[in-house]
Amino acid sequence: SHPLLRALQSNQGPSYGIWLTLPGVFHARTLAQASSDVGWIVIDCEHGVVPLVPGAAESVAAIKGSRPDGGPSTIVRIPATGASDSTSWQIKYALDAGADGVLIPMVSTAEKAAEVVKDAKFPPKGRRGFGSPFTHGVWGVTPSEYLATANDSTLVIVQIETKEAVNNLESIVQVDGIDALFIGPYDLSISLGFPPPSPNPHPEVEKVIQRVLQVSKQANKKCAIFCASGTQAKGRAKQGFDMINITSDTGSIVEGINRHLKDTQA
Ligand code: 3PY
Repeated sequence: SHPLLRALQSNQGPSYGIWLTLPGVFHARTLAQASSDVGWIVIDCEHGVVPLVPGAAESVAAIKGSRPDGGPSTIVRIPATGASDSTSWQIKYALDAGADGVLIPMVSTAEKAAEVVKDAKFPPKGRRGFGSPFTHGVWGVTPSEYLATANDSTLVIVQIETKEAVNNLESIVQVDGIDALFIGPYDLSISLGFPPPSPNPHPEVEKVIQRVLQVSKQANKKCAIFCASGTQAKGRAKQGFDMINITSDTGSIVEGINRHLKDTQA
């Protein structure tokens, strides 16, 4: 088990997480030393500069080894979007790295959602292959324990961030094995023909966001969203989101420096 899985299963309020965009084991380890109230870290191999191979594996191992309690859950955002055939091997690589879950950008049809579930699960649920010499060690279990528990422990989270996904929402949400629908407000905005959030989304985009939340809840699926600040995240928590990003590594570094400079000059 891991913090994000426990939070999603307990239904007791949202789980807060952070976005890792920079490579390196010491960087990953530093983020993992934030408050234990941080439930998860997305290792962003899509828009971040963490290479999937071997960067995601190094970052996952660094986070998992960072604290006696195993640290926050590790979710790898793979670089390939739902429009690509490369999602299959990338999901395998991310999970073989010992990640607790995968985040797949731009999943816009129920067919693709069902495909990514198959890639993430061992038979009989799916078609994931078994054989990494490292995965079980990252989890601190034996290979057979990993095989027995991975299907129920690893999370498959798809990003709803295209007009096509919104049109197919009712069918995507029904796909068995999808644990959460993750709204990407920036891509969703531009796909719908609106400017990106600054800081809040355009009211028309906000309507769509609320619909995704509602449809997810009705289908008993978790709904997640990216926020760039604690203030935004607090608002999303009140609305009932289950999984909320609060900041990114780069954003927090720059904000922290600027705050200290401001204090110095005050
Ligand atoms: C988006 O908003 O498009 C995301 O994917 C999260 O940064």
